[in-house]
Amino acid sequence: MSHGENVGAATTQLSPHAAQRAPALRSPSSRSGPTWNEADLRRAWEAMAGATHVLIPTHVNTDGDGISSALAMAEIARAANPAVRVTTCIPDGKMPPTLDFIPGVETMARYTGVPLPLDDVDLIIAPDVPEVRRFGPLYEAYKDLFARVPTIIVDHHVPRGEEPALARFIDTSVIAADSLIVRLCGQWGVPLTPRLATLLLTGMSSDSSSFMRVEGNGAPTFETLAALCDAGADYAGVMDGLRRRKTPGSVAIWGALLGRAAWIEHVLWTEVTPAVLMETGADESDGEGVINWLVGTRGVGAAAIFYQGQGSWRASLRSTTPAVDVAAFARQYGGGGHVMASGCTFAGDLPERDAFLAALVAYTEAGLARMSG
Ligand SMILES: [Mn+2]
Repeated sequence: MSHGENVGAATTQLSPHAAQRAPALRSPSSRSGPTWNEADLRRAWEAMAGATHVLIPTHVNTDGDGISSALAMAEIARAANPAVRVTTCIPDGKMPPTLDFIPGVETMARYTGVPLPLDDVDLIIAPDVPEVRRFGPLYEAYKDLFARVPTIIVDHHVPRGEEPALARFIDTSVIAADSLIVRLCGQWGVPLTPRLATLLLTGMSSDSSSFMRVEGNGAPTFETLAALCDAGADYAGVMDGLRRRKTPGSVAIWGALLGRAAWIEHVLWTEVTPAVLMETGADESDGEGVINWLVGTRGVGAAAIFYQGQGSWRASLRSTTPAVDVAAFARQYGGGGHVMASGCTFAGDLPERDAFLAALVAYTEAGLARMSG
């Protein structure tokens, strides 16, 4: 099956043992379709059915796909075993306030350094991450747990390597972890309830800028969308929550960030410093979306937004062409992501930020030159 998001299986109730559409194994080294097979489906389902306490964290600096895919996997774990205990968790304690509309988000534990009751966890599900290291502070505090307990990975990012896992469900051709979970529901025979459909729509919409970016995967993406609407997803609620309703803080911080935006060659960049947050009274997350707005500016090869921490920077990167592979660029700094959308963190102050920016400009100009040359 060439499409990553064909939902044919989602409309047929297959038993977990009869995944007729299980695709062939493929290399996950670049954008490619699903990597799992029937044995992976069976092993993961049996692990969920037999688990007593499942831990499902989202990633650090979470987003709509991160939160909704964690909550969706919680629903699936409960479908596999109605008696199971599930802990969904925000591993850095940072819940973007704009995502408060997602059904069930209030049930998520926030890890803030205070120990969580996780002693009896016997299964970990890791959605929207290629590796458990992306759980940041939670991973650091519970390294033994992550080393000891079997993990199921469900992701659409290009993996950096093969982290050991009970099962790896990876499809880098789909727009969101949630698209992949729609497919898994079909293969596992988990019915798409309106609540589950709303969750899955949230991540697909969030990761695609409300279906503006479908990464060459239009038809299967819209088939999946149709299946979710058919299942009773709250389309208006998700679109309002993600796109239309904005926070009062966003007006102030967007003004400040756009006012500071500057060009170097084909790179357009801006920054969120403590001074910006102080002057606007906004939360960092109020500026979510600025980067996608910047990269849509004519003449841009790459856009960057820098978030200043204590002796470190977090960079969020976008590009306008695969010739400027910002995932590869971010990997040089220990980060990663998608070819045209990535991020990383690096230590330092202004000189290090300027050096990073200079390297990004050189990288962008070289990529653009290769493309036109
Ligand atoms: Mn995602």
